[in-house]
Amino acid sequence: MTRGKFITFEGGEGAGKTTQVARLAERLRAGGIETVITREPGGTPLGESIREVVLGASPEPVTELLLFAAARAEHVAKVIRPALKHGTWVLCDRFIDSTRVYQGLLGGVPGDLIGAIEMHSVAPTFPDLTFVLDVPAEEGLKRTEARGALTRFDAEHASYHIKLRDAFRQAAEAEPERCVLMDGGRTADEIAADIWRTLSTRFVAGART
Ligand code: T5A
Repeated sequence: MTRGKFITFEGGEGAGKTTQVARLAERLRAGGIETVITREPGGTPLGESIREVVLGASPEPVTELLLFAAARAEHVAKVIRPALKHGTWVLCDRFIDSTRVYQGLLGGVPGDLIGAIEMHSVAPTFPDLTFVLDVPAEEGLKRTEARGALTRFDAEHASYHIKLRDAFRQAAEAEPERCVLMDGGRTADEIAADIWRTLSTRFVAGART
């Protein structure tokens, strides 16, 4: 059986990740491709419990790292890896790049510690492709405020969101083979079309198998 593809969506608050995950899943399923939608933190009962704890409290960056990593280890082993093995495509709303950015580049946790934990919680199941949705900080904030129910990350100051955007751009540039930086300031339809074009070039046209 051919392994499924593992696609992750990353970006700052209100970048439009959840919207694009749903759009892509709809399109893949319409084309007969079995697709699972999942998210981080979360994705398993334990992961969802960790999500409640970590989004509700304000732990130290290294505590956050360990909590997100615990949720991720369960998620990869119990949901992502089995689905891929079964030939199912997995679309995940946030994954390793969120940790590298929030806990690493912004939280100050050393990259070698993050990398070592990835080797035990994720490897060899790294994403085949990652869309990093890039929106100006004020646009992302406007969208999350309009949606309501802000998390403690959403509620940070504007200067934090500017740094967040820069950090995601930096993370994307560090792995240009895997990460595609997308202009997320366009309409949802335009972004969905661009994502589909990119995906088709990578996987369907055989540029990457
Ligand atoms: N975190 C997570 C870490 O610190 N480390 C980690 O390792 C991980 C995995 C998760 C928090 O946890 C942190 C990062 C996060 O702060 P969350 O609730 O999952 O919290 O937060 P987000 O992932 O940021 O979810 P959001 O819902 O805030 O943002 P999305 O998913 O990017 O945006 P979406 O699609 O829900 O859209 C937001 C609003 O904008 C509209 C939508 O309709 C919606 O109302 N919208 C658009 N409007 C105009 N144009 C477009 N193109 C639009 N696309 C969507």
